[in-house]
Amino acid sequence: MLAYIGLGSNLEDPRRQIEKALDAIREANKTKLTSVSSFYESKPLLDMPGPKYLNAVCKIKTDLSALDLLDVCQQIESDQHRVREVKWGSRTIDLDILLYGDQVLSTQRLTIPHPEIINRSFVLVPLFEIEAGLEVPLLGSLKELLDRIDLKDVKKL
Ligand code: A4P
Ligand code: MG
Repeated sequence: MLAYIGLGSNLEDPRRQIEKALDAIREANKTKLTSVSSFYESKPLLDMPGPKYLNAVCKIKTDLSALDLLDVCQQIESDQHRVREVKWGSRTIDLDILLYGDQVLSTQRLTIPHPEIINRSFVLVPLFEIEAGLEVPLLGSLKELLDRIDLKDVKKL
């Protein structure tokens, strides 16, 4: 299965946090990291207090189920000492499963496609960089989604 993971960090050397999470994905069972976008800088959503974020998106090929992939992502988050405090608050690392093949899933633990994709330039822009022709289940073409949002706040590094 092809899947896309969004990575974000705004604490404790975000570049290192993202590199470290990518290394962990490289080492995950039944999973092959096939591409990684550039890194992008943006302000926290909703003007939340805190440092700027660094975001990236990667593409993987995996034999893990979507839920097993979520376990892997959450293990990586906890290994990097992420503490869950405020919703949408600052974090050392956040891994979101953006897409898992063309599956649509809505359970308590996992919603795919990630429900916030359409509102987030820091997800859509790096996703477009690595997979310009992507069709997002239920939501339409990535190109159309990008046309609908403001891109000025996300800066490629
Ligand atoms: N969950 C459901 N669907 C998914 C999915 N597709 N991928 C559940 C990953 N997790 C999913 O997530 C809460 C629960 O979502 C998980 O237990 C999982 O079962 P969380 O990361 O633990 O909690 P959170 O961070 O409080 O909420 P959330 O919704 O993940 O926050 P976001 O949406 O990730 O937002 N600003 C900029 N510029 N860049 C950012 O990256 N990130 C956030 C965090 C806020 N502002 C940002 C950025
Ligand atoms: Mg998250």
